[in-house]
Amino acid sequence: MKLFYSPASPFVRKISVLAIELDLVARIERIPVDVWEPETPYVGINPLGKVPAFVTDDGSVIYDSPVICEYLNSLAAGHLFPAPGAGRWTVLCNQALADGVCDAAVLRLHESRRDDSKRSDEWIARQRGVIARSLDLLEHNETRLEGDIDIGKISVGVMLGYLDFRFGGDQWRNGRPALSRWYETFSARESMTATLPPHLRR
Ligand SMILES: N[C@@H](CCC(=O)N[C@@H](CS)C(=O)NCC(=O)O)C(=O)O
Repeated sequence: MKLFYSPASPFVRKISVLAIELDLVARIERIPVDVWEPETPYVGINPLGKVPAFVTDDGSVIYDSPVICEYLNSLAAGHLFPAPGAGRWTVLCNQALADGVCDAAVLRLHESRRDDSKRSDEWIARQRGVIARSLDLLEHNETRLEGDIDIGKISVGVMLGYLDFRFGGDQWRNGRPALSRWYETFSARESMTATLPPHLRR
């Protein structure tokens, strides 16, 4: 099986954490891609031009990260995606929320890197709003993150790690003691420490 990746992507890290939790790492070959290279042949694999994309042993190509994660969980007969029922919607919604924050963080990053004449402060403020509201929701609904590890918690853990990586100056922990405590415990897992963005490793 092949995983097309770029090292800083939080969506790729989500898969890396899940693969460690499911003991699948040795079965996955990792292939680096530069999605920003104009002539990249990678768009022939994923027409969206985004990482991650995944190729199964029978040659099927799958994306995006939620689909790849659910595929790997089913392959390993794992329990990171709950069976149909009420609990499943909370877990999938946590994943959607965390992925949405990562989308907003990536948009904010790219906008902040544009020339002064092209950068939109309104667009950056809009993305900051998405991030702040979502973290506040998690802070005030502690039960969403209670219980055993699942894909929702992996997604939230990776998302908070991405905010530390790209926007450490925001100090998201300020005013969010419950979420901070949860992250301190979750980020100590081996799957999280082994997949930290390089400059945050001790
Ligand atoms: N919904 C996608 C998001 C993937 C994504 O946005 N990846 C970024 C890297 S972090 C990317 O490849 N961006 C390239 C682009 O937007 O053209 C997923 O969950 O896999």
